[in-house]
Amino acid sequence: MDTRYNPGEIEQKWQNKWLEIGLDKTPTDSNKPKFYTLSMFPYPSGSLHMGHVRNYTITDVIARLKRMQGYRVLHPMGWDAFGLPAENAAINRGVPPSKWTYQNIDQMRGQLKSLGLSIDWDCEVATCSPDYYKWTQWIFLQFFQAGLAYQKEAAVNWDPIDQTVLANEQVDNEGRSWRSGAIVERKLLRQWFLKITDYAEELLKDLDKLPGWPERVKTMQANWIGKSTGAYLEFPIVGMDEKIGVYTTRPDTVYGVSYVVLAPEHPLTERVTTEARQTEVETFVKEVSNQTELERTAEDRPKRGIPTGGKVINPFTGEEVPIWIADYVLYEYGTGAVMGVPAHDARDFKFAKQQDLPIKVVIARADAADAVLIPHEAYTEPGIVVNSDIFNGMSSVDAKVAIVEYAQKQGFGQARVQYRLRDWLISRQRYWGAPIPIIHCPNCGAVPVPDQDLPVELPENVEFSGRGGSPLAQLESWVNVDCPSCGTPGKRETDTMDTFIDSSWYYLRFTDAKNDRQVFDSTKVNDWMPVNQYVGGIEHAILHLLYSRFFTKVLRDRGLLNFDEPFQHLLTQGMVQGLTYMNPNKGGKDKWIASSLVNPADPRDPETGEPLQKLYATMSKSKGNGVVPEDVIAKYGVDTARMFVLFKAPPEKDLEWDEADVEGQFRFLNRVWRLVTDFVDNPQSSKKFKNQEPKSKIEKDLRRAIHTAIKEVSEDVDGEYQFNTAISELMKLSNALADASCKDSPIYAEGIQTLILMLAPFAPHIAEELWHLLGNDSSVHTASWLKHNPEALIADEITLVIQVNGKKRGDLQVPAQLDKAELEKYARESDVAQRHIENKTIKKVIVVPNKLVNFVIG
Ligand code: ANZ
Ligand code: ZN
Repeated sequence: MDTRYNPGEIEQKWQNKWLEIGLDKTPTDSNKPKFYTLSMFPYPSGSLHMGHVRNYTITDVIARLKRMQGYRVLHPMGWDAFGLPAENAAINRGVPPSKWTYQNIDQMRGQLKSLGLSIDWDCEVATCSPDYYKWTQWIFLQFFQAGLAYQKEAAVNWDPIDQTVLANEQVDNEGRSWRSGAIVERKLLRQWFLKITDYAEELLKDLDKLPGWPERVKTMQANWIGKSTGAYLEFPIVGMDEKIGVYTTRPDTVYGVSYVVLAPEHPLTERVTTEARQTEVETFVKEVSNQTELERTAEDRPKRGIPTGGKVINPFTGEEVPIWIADYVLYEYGTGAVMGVPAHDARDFKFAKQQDLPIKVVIARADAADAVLIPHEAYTEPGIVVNSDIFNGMSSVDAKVAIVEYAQKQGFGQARVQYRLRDWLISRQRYWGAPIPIIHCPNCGAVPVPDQDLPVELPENVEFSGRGGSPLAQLESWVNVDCPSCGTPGKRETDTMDTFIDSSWYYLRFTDAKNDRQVFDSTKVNDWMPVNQYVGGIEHAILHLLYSRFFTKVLRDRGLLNFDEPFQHLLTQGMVQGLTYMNPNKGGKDKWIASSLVNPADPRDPETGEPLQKLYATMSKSKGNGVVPEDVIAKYGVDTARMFVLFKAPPEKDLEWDEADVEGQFRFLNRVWRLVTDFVDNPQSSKKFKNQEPKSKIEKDLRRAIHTAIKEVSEDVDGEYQFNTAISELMKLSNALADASCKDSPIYAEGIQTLILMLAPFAPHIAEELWHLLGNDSSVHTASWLKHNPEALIADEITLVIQVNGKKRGDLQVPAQLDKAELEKYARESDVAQRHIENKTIKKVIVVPNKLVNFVIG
């Protein structure tokens, strides 16, 4: 037989065959337990990169493994296909967004198929397709009906030249528009929001239901939700019948308040401002309104603020304190107003020093209760309450409770929990997204588009100039429509939805992807969900995962599904890094020098001759360190590429691309190929392998190696997915088989069979080919995973190494399971030892059980 391993040929052959026999189809009726494994679906940029290959290979191994372990598996794929790049292609190159997107999808689907992934392509979804976004719109209306979708004014980035709203990413560090270069303004526009804050507490609390998630992702989510426990306190405004409510985490410091600060955009600002201060306040408010939140809260910037002339009364002391406005107080957090306590808050301290405001100490260190009167910095730790009337002498911790209780009794405050999480702004003034299915009627207000009129399709006859706002808003024939409720001429909502909405529910749709009557059948979604193993990049640790959890909970509360959390286990895979060189004397993108331009023996800048630093960094165009999957596959085949990414690093760690290691995996697969073809070609080789008892010691040893491999590989792949160590075990087994001197024995046949079966999830094509060479008719991927036989692991004999002063002098076979004293006795009596220790004084004997005995002699 032709004994050459030719990956190109066999990979194509088996991919065709698998398609023909429907190997990857999701079982519909089966009594087997379910397993749903999912990679985060890609944005169809047009070309597959190594990060994709790694991501999809991980879930593919899991899918194949779980099938062999007796599960029915759902392993789908789709496209996160709405978003800006398609629209930019339209603006810059005149290609319609849908054409551009579908071309990319076709190209990437082809690339994915060439990877031989066991994906059920019948479940494929594309979020930009009307049969998908019909349901995105329907889900939006579910939120609307539940009171969880609403409109309010919000500050957006506005490009005054192009007359359009910009995403944050489209504004550079200097606050200029990426397209027009204009200084971007902040503008208040009516925007749609989803009320994720209603679910803040559950989203936080249910992180405890996710033991299968990395701690660091849960911490990031908890910080994003940002629960804070404190108090709401009210300060009556002097000369007005109104109060300023503040949110504070330190009610224990309320006797130290020396001023109150409003966010400049607070509705009370205008009214508390005295006539004398009016012009200055207005100018300041205008200035601040053009700053981004980041600028306003940056630690290193001086806090800016001015007095309004107004005053409030501290209800605890009866004292009057001034009302200021300052940029560091954000309107969207808490009540948009804070009480300033310079003695105990670092930010207030700086501000008070700068503005010459009084600083009053009300918390003292426990060991120096009355020492500090004029502090040099804010004391922010707990301590003993001073200068606070009836609360003096209490610990600050107790005072927090006591002061809130007092305020509550007096009617000017109460305990309050606050979250940093804000409602989700989902409006985009863009074309390439799902239109928000609302019609604005002068009589009825915002009216949902009736179910039977969904989807609200994106019109195709639009112009993409990139100017003058959303192309949808400019298309009158599309915008003007009668109110579905009263028939009065109304207008369509022209905002489309944030693309994060599309990806917040796609994993649900996969369970019933072709349903044209319902968003999904509840029975199916409840059967397959939750996703047992979700795999994706850490960059989605916060938003995508939080939004998906939110959607799941809302749809549960709407009675559409019956579980609380969508993703049971989460694996955040590491990055694929490539070799690159850096010139430390250069800045910006110029500092990266592609490795193809550098002599590795003496790395120097080809332009300047300066020495370069060698390093691994995430593959990217700008660093010139990308490796194109097609090139690797053309040279070595898919199986080698898979083996390399799986072997080089555990899935959650970064992976350094290394051609030599790729070749190493290619050689390994060649060795396996040779082992099996030699076995098949050997006329004496045993065709029996089941339940054969080993007869000789050689056979016993081989059998032990086989069952050790089964045990180790099974442990490595279960739960933790340590594919790299699993592959090392496969290598050990292949070495044991290569070294075995019983190649005609049925035990050897068992070893060959085991090796192929366990290789199957990792290198599916070569395993399938070899499996068939063994004479099997059915696919190796439908075979059952193996269980080790514990008895086979027990060794009768072990090889004991004899050392003298740490140097190996020989070895001998001894019974297994001897204790230290017995091992020493065997060693002493051995010929080797006799030769070396005769007539010498033995100072010490070191025994390592089951391994060695070392005689230390004088
Ligand atoms: C008085 C005080 C005294 C405060 C003290 C702290 C220390 P977290 O933990 O993040 O919730 N704050 C409240 N609303 C704000 C807003 N809209 N913009 C800026 N700052 C605001 O922080 C709550 C604390 O941040 C509050 O407690 C308030 O300052 C400030 F010794 O009130 B504190
Ligand atoms: Zn109406």
